[in-house]
Amino acid sequence: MSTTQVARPITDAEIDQLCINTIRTLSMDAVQAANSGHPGTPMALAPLVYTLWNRVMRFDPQDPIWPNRDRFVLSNGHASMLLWSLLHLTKTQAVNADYEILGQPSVTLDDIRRFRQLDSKAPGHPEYHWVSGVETTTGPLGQGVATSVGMAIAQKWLAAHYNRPGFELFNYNIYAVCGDGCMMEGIASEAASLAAHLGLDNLCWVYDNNHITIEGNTRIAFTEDVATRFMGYGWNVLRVGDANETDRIEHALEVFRNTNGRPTFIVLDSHIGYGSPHKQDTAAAHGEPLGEEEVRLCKRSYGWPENAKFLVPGGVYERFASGIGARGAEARQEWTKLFEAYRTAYPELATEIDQMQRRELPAEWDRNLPVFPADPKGMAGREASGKVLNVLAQNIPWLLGGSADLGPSNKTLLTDTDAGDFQADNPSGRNLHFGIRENAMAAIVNGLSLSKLRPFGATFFIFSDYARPAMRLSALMELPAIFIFTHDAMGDGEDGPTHQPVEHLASLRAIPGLVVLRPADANEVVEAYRNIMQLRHEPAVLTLSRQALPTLDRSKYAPASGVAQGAYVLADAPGGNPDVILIASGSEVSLAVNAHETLLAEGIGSRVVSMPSWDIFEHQTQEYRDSVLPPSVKARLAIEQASTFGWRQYVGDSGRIIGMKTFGASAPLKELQRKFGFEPDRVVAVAKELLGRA
Ligand SMILES: Cc1ncc(C[n+]2csc(CCOP(=O)(O)OP(=O)(O)O)c2C)c(N)n1
Ligand SMILES: [Mg+2]
Repeated sequence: MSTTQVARPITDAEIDQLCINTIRTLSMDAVQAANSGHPGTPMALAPLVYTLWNRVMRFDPQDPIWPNRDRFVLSNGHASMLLWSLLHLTKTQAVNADYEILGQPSVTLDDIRRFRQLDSKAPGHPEYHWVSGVETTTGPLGQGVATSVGMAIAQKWLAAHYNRPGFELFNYNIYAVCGDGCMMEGIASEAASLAAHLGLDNLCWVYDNNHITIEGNTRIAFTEDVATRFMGYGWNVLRVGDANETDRIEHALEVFRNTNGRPTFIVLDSHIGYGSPHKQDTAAAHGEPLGEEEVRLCKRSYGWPENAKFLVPGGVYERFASGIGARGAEARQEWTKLFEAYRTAYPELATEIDQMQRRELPAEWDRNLPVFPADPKGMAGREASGKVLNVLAQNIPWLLGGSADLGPSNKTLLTDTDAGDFQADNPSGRNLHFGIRENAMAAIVNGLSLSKLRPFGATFFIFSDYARPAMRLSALMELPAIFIFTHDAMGDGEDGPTHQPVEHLASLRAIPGLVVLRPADANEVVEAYRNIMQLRHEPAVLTLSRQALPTLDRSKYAPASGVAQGAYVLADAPGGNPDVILIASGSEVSLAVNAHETLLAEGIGSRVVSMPSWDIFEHQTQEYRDSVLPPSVKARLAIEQASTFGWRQYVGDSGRIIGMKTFGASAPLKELQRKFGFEPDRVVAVAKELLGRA
């Protein structure tokens, strides 16, 4: 064997092996060059991803956003070099945020040489939006597989809604690769349980059963029978006993494609760091460079030139071009023709698909949105939300979602006659029943959004903690997902501190790019939705009250359209020259208005600022922000039934905050309001203290 050249492949099997070893060596070289990363799993799984991509998947590298492509999710995102190798070797094209194909590769060999370096298109983990061809961001283990369930639901829904006899527009499959880490994470269990319940036979997970995680062999922490567990969920469970046997892998994938009524789980026995004489089957191959000498020894065992780096031998690009390249291009071209005929036969449906794919809203999407009359008794935020959501669902056919078993309480059920429940036997349903699985719900919402539907997920605000990891990814991926959280403060008094959010607003406001809205009355709820629906690249959180809030008299106070600026002057001092500013959100706005009226009657010029969204307010001009919160007015009081954390930025050093510094308590709401100081008299008293008039 020469040390500068690869042996010329002759048979098909040899060319396949050459491609597989290219993925392996690119991965090793990239990790070595970066001096960080995960070489072992790419070395082990190269035969799997090669087989899946080059022999099975319908994916056109020339158009990586073609709607009917098969989806590939690398849930063990640390093995990212698998994906960078594939995207490079298939010459997958880059696409910009306007869905235009840029005529340049998504991942170049230079990107791979600069693996994990600033601005490289081969970052540490797969990042949607940063690298074309990445279907979802992965890295936090478990998220990818859970998200894949959302993608599978979306495919079923799209097929049920848009396929017509002779027009099978949507028939793609979803493949996810995962490891021991994903299998240990609870979110995967939630998602797997739901996937089987829903009979998602378009979904295939391949489990890299290598018995190795960071701390060593899985015998130290993970000894369950994973295959039996998945049989228990109701999956079709297959096993491939050797990750190098590409024919068996291909056969298992074929069994998957012929399986109806349930998802498929393939247990793939592999050897982490395959081919490494000193590190194979050890945790040392997981997350650190192999070392120059070990890399040479690995290459020798593959029959690879020992000193060549980032080598793509002749024939490799061509092999991918004639495999996935040719199959994908043909499938996409056929689909495009089919879609053109569909457009003639079903122009309205075709327009919907176009709009959905570009994240646009249909014409008149906001028609019939309610306007709520002034009413001192008012309406609960969740109640108003339910009404608005049902109107929007009529106007936007691809708006769908549900709750983690709290639908009747979150008021998120779509009750128009044709909405229906999404179930295995009714995949066109728009009411999703996530069950009590908030973790998976949020990831599934991401999967739906990645599939270009407009999804929402709901639960009590307190349980947003269980959804937060996936919500962080919604923001990172810039997905316009919608999270509806009711019971947003102490409104469910008697349930007590386990059910009363305190730090949640602060915590979600801290997530970059996540738009958090806490509307003050029914009309602010309408405006909040108006704003949220127009977002294309940001997720939104809507926090809503359980209890009725007065519907403010908008002929007396400023219109609710001010929500669009994040904060606005709701009620003002005579002449617009306030002595003191009361800033509040949600249920505390009417409290501030009450106090304001008392202060006015006592000759104190107060201003009420309704501040449903910090994030939106921060995006306004300095001029606007100063007009709402004039720098000269130092007497400022913030009132919010939540952690005081962060409010100092708006009230300043000399301001005051009526908020929470402890957990809540179990008692009727009225008593809690008294105990924690959310009463008009207290607000008035603190405002006077600020003005030295106590
Ligand atoms: C939620 C989460 N927890 C912890 C980690 C850190 N981490 C990255 S890889 C890994 C071990 C994963 O083991 P396995 O999935 O078996 O991967 P393998 O080593 O077999 O490739 C851990 C703990 C993570 N990425 N995500
Ligand atoms: Mg493992």
